[in-house]
Amino acid sequence: MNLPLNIPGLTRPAASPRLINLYGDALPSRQASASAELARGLSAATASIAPKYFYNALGSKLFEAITGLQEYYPTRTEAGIFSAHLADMAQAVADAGIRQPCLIDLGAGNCAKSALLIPTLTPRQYVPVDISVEFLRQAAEQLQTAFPALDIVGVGMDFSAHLALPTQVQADDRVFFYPGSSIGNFTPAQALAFLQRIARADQGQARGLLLGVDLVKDKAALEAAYDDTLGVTAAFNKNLLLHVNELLQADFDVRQWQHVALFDEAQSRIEMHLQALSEVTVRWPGGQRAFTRGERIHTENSYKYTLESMTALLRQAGFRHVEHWCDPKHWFAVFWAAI
Ligand code: AVJ
Repeated sequence: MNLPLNIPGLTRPAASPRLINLYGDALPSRQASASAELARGLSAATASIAPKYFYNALGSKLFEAITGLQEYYPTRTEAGIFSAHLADMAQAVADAGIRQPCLIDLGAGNCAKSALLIPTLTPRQYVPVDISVEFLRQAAEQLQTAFPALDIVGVGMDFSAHLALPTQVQADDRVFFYPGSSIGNFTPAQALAFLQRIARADQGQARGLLLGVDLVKDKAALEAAYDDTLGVTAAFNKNLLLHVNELLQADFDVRQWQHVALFDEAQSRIEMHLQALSEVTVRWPGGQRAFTRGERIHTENSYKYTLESMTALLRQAGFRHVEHWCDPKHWFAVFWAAI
């Protein structure tokens, strides 16, 4: 609680969000585990870098720019679903017996999506969670200005690893919000495990989940969304190498790499890669990797679901009530799943 100031001539300062950083970029243990994970990925037969490393400060800004691209339909399509069905969503939360929701926003980024929901859902507490801690701090401060009375507890953490939230987060009436189809970064098996963790009493303790899901559609529309004409997605992909240079003290030269995005229909996923434009050896303290011309580093999977496949996955994870809302073209869906 902020105490009101009674000093004449001074106005009461706006409440500021609490921020709990469990990620600790600066911790030596964190740096060591990131370095080990990155070195392992780069040394594997098919080199890979986990997509969570896209999101340094610049990466979060580049992703924000992607969401404004004409080709990148998910963000605006999802926003359209929210604005068309917000009242239905609030009703579904109430129908599940959730009276004082604690809205837990996984991968909150700029908190823009929650800003749309908050006036109708009227959560008692809002908990934006993100791995990009500095970006999160600024976003939480801005959101606090828009909603001065809202209790905001920002949490900096890598929720792909675990979901045990700090004790400052309300234990009851937890509604998880996982928009944008970020669930697509997991394989279906990992997605199932993640959904189960959200529901578990010793982890997420969810009563319900609002989940944004990108749907299968024609290949050309999918590939354009991940290979835009301005090259913003290419910059987002290549910025990963700059982040790895920072984390691993590697010597990637982004000019030697080309952005590749393709839809694999058999696996129902967009794959992003960085492809070596020529033979290149990348070095870091304690290791190196030689790449032949045309060899790729796998940087992201973005799985696309059908209404049926996601409904089945949510049920399998233990959610008993599952419903969804779509845009008219059925390009994107928002699911409500209650325990
Ligand atoms: C944030 C994981 C949902 O998969 O569409 C956008 C990331 N990558 N363009 C997605 C992304 C390239 C995005 N997610």
